[in-house]
Amino acid sequence: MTSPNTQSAATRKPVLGIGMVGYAFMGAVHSQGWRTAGRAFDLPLEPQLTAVCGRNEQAARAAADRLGWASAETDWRELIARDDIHLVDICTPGDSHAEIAVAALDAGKHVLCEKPLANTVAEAEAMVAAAARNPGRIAMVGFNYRRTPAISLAQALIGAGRLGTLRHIRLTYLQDWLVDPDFPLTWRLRRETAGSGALGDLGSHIVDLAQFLTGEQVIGVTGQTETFVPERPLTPGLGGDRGQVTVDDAALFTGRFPSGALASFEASRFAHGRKNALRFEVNGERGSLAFDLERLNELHFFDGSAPAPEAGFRRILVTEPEHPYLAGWWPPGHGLGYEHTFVHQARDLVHAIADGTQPSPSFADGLQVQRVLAAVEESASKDSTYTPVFTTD
Ligand code: SOE
Repeated sequence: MTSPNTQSAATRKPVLGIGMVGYAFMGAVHSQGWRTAGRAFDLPLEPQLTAVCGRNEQAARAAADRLGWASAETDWRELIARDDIHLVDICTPGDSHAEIAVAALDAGKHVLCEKPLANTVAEAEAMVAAAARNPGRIAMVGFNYRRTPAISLAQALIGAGRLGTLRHIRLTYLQDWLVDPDFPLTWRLRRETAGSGALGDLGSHIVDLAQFLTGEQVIGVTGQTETFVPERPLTPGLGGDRGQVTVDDAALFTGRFPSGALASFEASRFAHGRKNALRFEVNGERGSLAFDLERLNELHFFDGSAPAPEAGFRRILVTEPEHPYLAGWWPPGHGLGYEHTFVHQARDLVHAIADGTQPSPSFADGLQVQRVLAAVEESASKDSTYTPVFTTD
């Protein structure tokens, strides 16, 4: 057993033992992040993939072998009890986030929790309270896209005032994996496991980004949600029983910031041809910025002070060592991808743990996003926020 002070034989750095709960898609990219962070960046602690946890022993062991974890557990409570685990990384569906995170923090572990922070505002509040009563522990929510170099650069440019006072931010996050009405009823399509649908899964990312980019919190919303396919097969393949989809397939909403800036958001799993299309445009009094995750090494900047004949959106290739995170990677001009955002997340979290500083996005940031999502659902459920258009029929 390693204790928190154990040094790595290879690097002579103190070891940070990671215990990850869940090993599906998010578990795989988090594993990649933990495996790579200490190789790409000079970290103060050495992250070690100590144990992965899943209910099925055989599957958990297979995941450990496949993803590079030293051991497997089948009960997250036992994982948390191990003294060679210093950080618990939660990659499970939303219905177990609060219980695991609160127990881990109270057991003295640092926590990284996948987004959205929880399924309800009450659960997210309990998680923030657990973080607050364990101030020596670090708690972070995994809004990984903040750590896309071009998005990080956009935030820095806005923060430095390059756009002046902000007027608009419009964000869309579009995917198409539900267009087939026979796609099965997975946990993501049930409220009791996922909390909400496209709203929480995709909408949470763009709400977080809107708040990260502007440095402001959304203070009011109006929203609409829709479930286009209300029943889906219980098991993959055609035929058989169908069960009810109890979450939204798409969510559209507007938001306001204290500064007066207006925001619009669209999240959908029904946008045929859009695979992982997270896009935003920010318009300020002095210029604009535009980003598309499907071209994630580029940021487009319109500088309103340029002379009229040469004004236009300029493409910044965010691949240079002067750009956020890039100094740790390849020679200039060689781009990065989706998985690097998780490496950067791991890197920043390790620094926060070593420095004893709360990282961003914190659990409090995750709670704020949860409050916005809840307000959108409330707005969407009220007829009073929906004004029918006048008709002569
Ligand atoms: C949904 O398809 C999903 O996997 C989200 O859950 C992730 O947060 C997003 O990064 C990619 O899309």
